[in-house]
Amino acid sequence: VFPLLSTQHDHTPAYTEVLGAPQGGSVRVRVRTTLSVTAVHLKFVRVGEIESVPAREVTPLGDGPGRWFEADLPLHGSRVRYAWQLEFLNDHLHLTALGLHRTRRGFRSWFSYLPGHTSPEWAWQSVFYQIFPDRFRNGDPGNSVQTGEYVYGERQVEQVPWGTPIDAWGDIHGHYGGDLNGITQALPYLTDLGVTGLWLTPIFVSPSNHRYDITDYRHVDPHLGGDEAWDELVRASAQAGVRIVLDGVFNHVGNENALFRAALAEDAPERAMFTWRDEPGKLPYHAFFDVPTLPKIDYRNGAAVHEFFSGEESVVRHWLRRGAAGWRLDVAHMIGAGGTDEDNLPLHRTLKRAAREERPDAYVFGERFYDPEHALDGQGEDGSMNYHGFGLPVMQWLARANMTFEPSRLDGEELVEILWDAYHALPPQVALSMFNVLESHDIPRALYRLGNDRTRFLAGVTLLMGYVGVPCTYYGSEVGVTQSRDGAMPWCRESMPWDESQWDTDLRAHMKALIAVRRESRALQRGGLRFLHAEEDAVAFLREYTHEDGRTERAAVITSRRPTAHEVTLSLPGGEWRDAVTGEVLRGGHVTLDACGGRVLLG
Ligand code: ARE
Repeated sequence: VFPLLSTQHDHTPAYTEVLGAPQGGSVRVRVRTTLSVTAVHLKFVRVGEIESVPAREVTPLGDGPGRWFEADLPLHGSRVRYAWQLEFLNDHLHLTALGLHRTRRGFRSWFSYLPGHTSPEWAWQSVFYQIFPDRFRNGDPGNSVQTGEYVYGERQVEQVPWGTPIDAWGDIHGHYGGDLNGITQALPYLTDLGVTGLWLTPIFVSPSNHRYDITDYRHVDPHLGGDEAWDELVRASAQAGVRIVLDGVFNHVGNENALFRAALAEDAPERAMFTWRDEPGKLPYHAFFDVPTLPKIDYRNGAAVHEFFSGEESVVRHWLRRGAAGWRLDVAHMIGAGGTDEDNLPLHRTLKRAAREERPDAYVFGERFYDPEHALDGQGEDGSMNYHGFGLPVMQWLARANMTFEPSRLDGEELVEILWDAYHALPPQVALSMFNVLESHDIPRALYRLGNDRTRFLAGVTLLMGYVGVPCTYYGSEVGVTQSRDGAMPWCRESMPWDESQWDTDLRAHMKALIAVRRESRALQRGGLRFLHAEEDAVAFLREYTHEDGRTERAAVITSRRPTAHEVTLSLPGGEWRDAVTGEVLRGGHVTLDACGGRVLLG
């Protein structure tokens, strides 16, 4: 937790002229201080030496308090670390990302600048909504899977009536009939909620209801309405201001995929696209978690790289050409050419390069449950799904500790430490591009993990809409869809109720208000992060964005995990603050407020 500072610097325009300026050049950086300094220096590391340049005092930006100093930071490395040194008559202080200190602190606590990487900034302004297509809406019953239509594995597929509790369908053979036509029909519903981005789990021709076992990457599953339904969805969503990110299943194909079928012949050239083994009792090939239907692709093979990523007609390029706005990379940490995580990075860069050639603002992020730092150097993925640095710890703090998914519980101080550690590990434009989720189709629904307590769920949604990174909600949560039993998939994949009498309309109204705040606040979309407060049951942080002209937009996010009133006292920067949901106005300084259910204050 950081005290309010007399001295300020962050990645926003008043303090950092531009993000991602080219390596080899320099970037203008500024600092503002109300302390009586005699001089200011900018310190940075160059080839193992700490260098220091004097900063010049400049006309203050805006009419806020303090003096402004600026300097040019040379961008000689791939990630440049820097700090400010403030001189006084008989003393000095350092400003790092951790605040003001007597000593210079370790380089890991310094600010960092990532040259040469531009982000798809539209994503920072977006609010995403995740759809598992089979379960969202059946827009055309004429294209639904018929019971007995085909056999997958040992079993026939079956048509499941919409609304059947998932308990009756605990596996991958039951299709509820959701399709892309249904998503197109639901666009007014989604835009009314405030959604501007969709992440669809896989939509290509596949036999299971989850479609991660892809038979044909170049066509949309006819049961989802086929390619025509895709084109119609792209057209209608563009009109509605909604962008669509697709799920890229590039670690494995489905076992009915033509490449894999061909590869089964001993002398086929396709054989080299997969990895084979000869161990008693094991599959003859490597597969995702040894699931026979998901044979692993071997990217040591050039033809595989060409087919999926780099080729003129690659899968990555094909769907960006056809209207997708980006890719979520399924099991990104597994997609590889053998060897270590680092060995696989060139492959991820190849993928990203192809995507950006096709669509310069394509948003590419990986599914990574744990530490993604090594993969986020800007050359590969723009960000990653933020399970480790947001969703998992936040839910560990909010949820009860007696479910399979909640073996332990964090308190507020521990939560803040974990969040800060993950945030600070990343350069600013990468941190802003992280894809934040509280839940997904792979983990239990958040509402369920919170004992179906709407108030605590809203506390989580407040954090989601307030935190650094791109927020994504999971279909149905806004109307109170939960699950019937403990555990992850498939229990979190209930069909969306369209009968409004089954909706929690108050919950939806509150989520809609939080989404609206996120969409109107630049501080929430692009601001820096400082934690203001942490106690066992409450946390608070500040997001700030200072414009070129020195004007600062602020948002303060205060959340409690208690289900009933919880008075929290903390210090906010001075001035007037407005509760973004209730409209209540309060003055900065020491404030006491009820943090139950989460609050967002704009200042
Ligand atoms: C299906 C059944 C399962 C059954 C399994 C094996 O639903 O109950 O155990 O088959 O027969 C897709 C489908 C799944 C399907 C799976 C295999 O969506 O329904 O399971 O294929 O057929 C880990 C990985 C993470 C991965 C999850 C599933 O780290 O990357 O496991 N997520 C992606 C997708 C999935 C998809 C696949 C991978 C495969 O998002 O939807 O599965 O393409 C903890 C662990 C994590 C674990 C996480 C979630 O946090 O620490 O390691 O993630 O839980 O389980």
